[in-house]
Amino acid sequence: MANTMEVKVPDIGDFKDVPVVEIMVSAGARIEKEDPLISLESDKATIEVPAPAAGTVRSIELKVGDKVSQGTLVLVLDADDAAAAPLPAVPVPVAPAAAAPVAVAPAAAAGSSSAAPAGAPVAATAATPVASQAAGVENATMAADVEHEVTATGLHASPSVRRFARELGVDLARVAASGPKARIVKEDVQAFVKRALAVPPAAAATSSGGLSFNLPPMPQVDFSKFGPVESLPLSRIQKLSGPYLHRNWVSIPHVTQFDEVDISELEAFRKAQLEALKKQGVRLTVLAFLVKAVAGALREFPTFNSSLAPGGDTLVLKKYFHVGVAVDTPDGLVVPVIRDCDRKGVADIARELASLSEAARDGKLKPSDMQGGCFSISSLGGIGGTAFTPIINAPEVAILGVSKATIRPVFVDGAFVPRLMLPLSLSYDHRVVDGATGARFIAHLNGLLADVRRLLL
Ligand code: CAO
Repeated sequence: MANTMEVKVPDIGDFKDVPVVEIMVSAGARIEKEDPLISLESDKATIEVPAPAAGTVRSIELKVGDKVSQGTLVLVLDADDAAAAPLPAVPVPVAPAAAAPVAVAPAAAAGSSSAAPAGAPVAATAATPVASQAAGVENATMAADVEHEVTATGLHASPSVRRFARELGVDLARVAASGPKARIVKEDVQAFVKRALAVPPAAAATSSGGLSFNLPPMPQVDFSKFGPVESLPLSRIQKLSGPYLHRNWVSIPHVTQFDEVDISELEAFRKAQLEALKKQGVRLTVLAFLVKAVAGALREFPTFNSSLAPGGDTLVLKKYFHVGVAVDTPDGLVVPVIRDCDRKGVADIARELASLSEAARDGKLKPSDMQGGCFSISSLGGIGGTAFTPIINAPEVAILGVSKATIRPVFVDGAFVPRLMLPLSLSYDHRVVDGATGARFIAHLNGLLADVRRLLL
């Protein structure tokens, strides 16, 4: 026979006026003994109040945001068992260390008969919240769960939500929070799992959403301990592009193929055209030739002009040749796109390159200026360096890195002669392009650049 009982906040040690951050049950719900009812959050810890007995919730007597102390009425329960025991005391959690690496030494729990376990501190990781050793928990009948909230990532989630996520193997750092004060609630974890399950395995492999790395968190170091420091916030573009760069870096199997092109003839031709084009307001750099040559190589090697379709088992081959060029701006990197490069002359490409990079540096690029690219070029040739490994700009499948051309001795017809050599670094998605095709692409590109007349064909 059901017995009506008032469920109150148990002894929560020294905590008073602690805000309710989550109510896990609703009126009419059936609950089991020790099910979490509400979650309280102080600045030091999260505390869950468990059900003292099984039964049906008759009414909830508080709301999120209410501040509670020991004895505050939580809900009225039609309990199955009249002999439901009153809740025992809840241990007082220890404030976690503020600076990471987070290390918490469990201390004796108030209201607990046994001392805290001695020994080494508990190291926190992003994926593993710092569980207080809940000293004495094992020999108490206490059902309340205490777990430190602060982790290396500063995630907010109640112990039951953390437990739920752990059971499902969900890394809370990847779950979007919908609760108050950016709290991750159970529904957020469920929504994350639903979304992950909805992604086909092959598609999952093409997106970071399907990847999970069980890696230790980055060390969080207080650098000021070693010398003077200054904090510089990332730019808006850096904040926006960082996660995409990271996704592309970890989810695409990159291979980078290097080559050197003899551009001595190209340079002679470029210099011969410089003055005449300058009068037309065109600044002809090597990059315009590269864009044109890339368009030619894309036409010859269609897999380089493709994207993996969602699902990952089909290639979408593009019949247009739009080339993106990475432009360095004071706010960060942007990649405007030059369209239909196969149909434009080198001078037109140079003109467009100049106006797009000017717009980029003035922050005047439109979103459409940066869309539709098939392949990207990242040129650091005006700055220096011999080679680098560019990151593919997904969903494109390849990118060309260009370094600084230098005059070097090259063995030609039995003698060393000075030649202008341009270093190229071609990164490609190895799921789409195999090594031989990668080498053929760069050899073809090399041929086009070594003999600019071929660009006209
Ligand atoms: N080798 C030798 N010299 C080169 C060269 C190369 N590969 N590429 C360009 N140069 C020379 C140019 O001829 C020019 O010389 P002059 O001043 O004598 O005319 C000088 O270097 C500067 O060139 P530029 O950078 O102004 O022009 P560009 O057409 O080569 O490049 C742009 C345009 C917008 C791509 C470039 O200004 C830029 O922003 N580059 C950086 C891109 C970047 O950051 N990529 C990194 C991506 S990964 O983080």
